[in-house]
Amino acid sequence: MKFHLLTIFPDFFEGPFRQGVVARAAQFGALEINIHDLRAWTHDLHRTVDDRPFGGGEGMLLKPEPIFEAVESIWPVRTPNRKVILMSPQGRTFTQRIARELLEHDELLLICGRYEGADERVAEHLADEELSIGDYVLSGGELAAAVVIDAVARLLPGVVGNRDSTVNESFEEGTLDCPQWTRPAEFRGWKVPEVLLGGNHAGIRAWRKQAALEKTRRLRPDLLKNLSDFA
Ligand code: 9D3
Repeated sequence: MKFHLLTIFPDFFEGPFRQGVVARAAQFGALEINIHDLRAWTHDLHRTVDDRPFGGGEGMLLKPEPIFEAVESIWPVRTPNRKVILMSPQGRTFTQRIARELLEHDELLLICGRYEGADERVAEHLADEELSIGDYVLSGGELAAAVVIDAVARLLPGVVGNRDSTVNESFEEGTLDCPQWTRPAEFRGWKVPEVLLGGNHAGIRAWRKQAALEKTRRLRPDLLKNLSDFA
């Protein structure tokens, strides 16, 4: 799978993508990440990417021309397996389900907003959709784009090693993960549940299912309301 990022801070991605799952997946050849500096598509001396909003208001907006030129030069032809996503607080909220949906595309191009956002014509006439990662205010779309790429990348075949699959994951099951423990079996007087120390696999399975449900009811009752969504 190929990812493109369009940003005014190309260096931002050095950190998140040089380590961990995404870096390993890239070495492995399972994914390719291309980072494009939006300023490469400006034509003035100051490499201007922003301008003031019509009608007045706080701050600056990303101007449309460099963004349109960038996308049209990265993808001279748009096909259904190529999706342009504008990272923006106005977008649909990113979920595990959307991560799976995005996996169906061969290439994704994520536009990272900055300042107060982008000229609305980018959302209306260039992007296939707008995605947010949640209801809080970030200083730009870069961190959000890194989140989306991480979540999609780890679903690629062969990327998450050392576990049978990512198909039955928390969130998709409709509950949180069950609580887990490792050694020592007793730490500062706190004991690991007895059933987990033995070899009764059916008993362990049933215990875990119940524990996951109880923890979800306590911490994330909203997930249980949506259980039917996952059926
Ligand atoms: C919602 C706040 N906006 C009106 C006051 C101004 C504004 C603040 C920060 C507009 C854009 C931004 C930059 N944020 C993103 O580009 C962004 C984002 C986010 O802030 N939260 C969750 N997901 C995302 S995806 C891109």
